Amino acid sequence: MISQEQIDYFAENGYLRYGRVLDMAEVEEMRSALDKVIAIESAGGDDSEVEFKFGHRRGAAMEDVSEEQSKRVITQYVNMFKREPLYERLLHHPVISGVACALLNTPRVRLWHDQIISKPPGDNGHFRFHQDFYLWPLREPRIVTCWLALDDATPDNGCMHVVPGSHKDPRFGLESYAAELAARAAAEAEGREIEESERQKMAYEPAEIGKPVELKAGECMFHHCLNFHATPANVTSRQRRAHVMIFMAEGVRVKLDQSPGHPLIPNFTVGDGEELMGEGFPLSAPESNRWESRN
Ligand SMILES: O=C(O)CCC(=O)C(=O)O
Repeated sequence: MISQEQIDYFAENGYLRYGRVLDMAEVEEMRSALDKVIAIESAGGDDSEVEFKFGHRRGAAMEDVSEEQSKRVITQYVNMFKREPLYERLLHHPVISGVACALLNTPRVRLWHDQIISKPPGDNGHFRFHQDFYLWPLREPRIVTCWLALDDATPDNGCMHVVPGSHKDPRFGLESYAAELAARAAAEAEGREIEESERQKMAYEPAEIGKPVELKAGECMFHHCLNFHATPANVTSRQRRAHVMIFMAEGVRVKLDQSPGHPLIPNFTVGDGEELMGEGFPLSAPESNRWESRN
């Protein structure tokens, strides 16, 4: 499933181009399940979970959208696993959860959240360079993302671009981030301007300074939560859909002040400083037979 060489590569570079985990029949099933969700959101949407409304237009907001575009209007949909059983099952894929456990050196992983991220043709959003960790209300950076391509992903339709080694670059680490926040707070208190940090300046860099990670539909890559990554605009007429699963090592705790407005905080049943667990954050262990149970 994963070699020591691959684990070492991830530790050194902060990402791993893993390869195939789903065959094309399975990819088609995932795409069809996504189409069902698109139909629900186009018809007005479902608010049974607080996070379902984020990242895309729905219902009346889509009146100016052509029928062709409406099939692709979901650019982000958080927690597909709560909506579609196939996506829930995928969390227990032995390779996906097994590799996540191996990379984080933990016996079991817990889902932080999953999401569809889609870059339809004609809707050329550009994810600028960022580090996921600082966007989340979580304390320990022992978190890894599995980015699974649902379409072939290439530089011209917006594949992942990573900055190898950036996850352990001290300019972008937790101490530098704390210093950046302290400097910002002091400058605000004194009413003076502050120069942007090296970390903040990364957001202006074009995706091309990163290393493109091309994938075929059904293949995946993993990235560390402190690794800088970006995806450029889709300038093709092809779709670029991806399913993103973010796994925490056991023991990762809540840190509310890191991202106090995060949309998933209303789902927390534990308090600040406690280990994040609960119904919305399922465990996944490589030895569980939840994946095989369908066949
Ligand atoms: O899929 C994309 O375009 C961006 C995804 C991303 O930034 C992530 O998975 O952390």
